[in-house]
Amino acid sequence: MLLNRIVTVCLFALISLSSYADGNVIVSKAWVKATVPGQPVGAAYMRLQSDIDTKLVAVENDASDKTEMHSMTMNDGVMQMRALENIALVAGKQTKLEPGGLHLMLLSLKKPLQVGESVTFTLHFKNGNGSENTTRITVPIQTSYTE
Ligand SMILES: [Cu+2]
Repeated sequence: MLLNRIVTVCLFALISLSSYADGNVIVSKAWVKATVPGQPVGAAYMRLQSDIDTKLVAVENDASDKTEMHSMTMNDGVMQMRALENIALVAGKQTKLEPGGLHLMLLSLKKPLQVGESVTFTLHFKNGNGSENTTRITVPIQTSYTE
């Protein structure tokens, strides 16, 4: 009985250990904002969480030629967007990309972003321990975020 329990505990520790240090990034609540006709750029939002310190260093998508990481801040009553070199993720902490804040900017759209369609993103991460990760996600196009 006791031995059984020890084995179970060890197994559990092994499982949680192996799922811990792999540097996988969990992407949740991702959506791309639908564009209006003639709009040349789009924006994508999501939540990112990693089990180790990492940085989002590059992004590609299949709906536009270029993807930039942007921040949005209010300066003297004017909203300003700034291109970022990377977005740092702290281990175990969720980073929100949301309207009015951090976002992915889709530059030079190949076609309008229409509700019901989706955009595939490739996210490149450079981890604090020197390793690299790539995550590919397919994200729905919506007019706003819905649970
Ligand atoms: Cu932007």
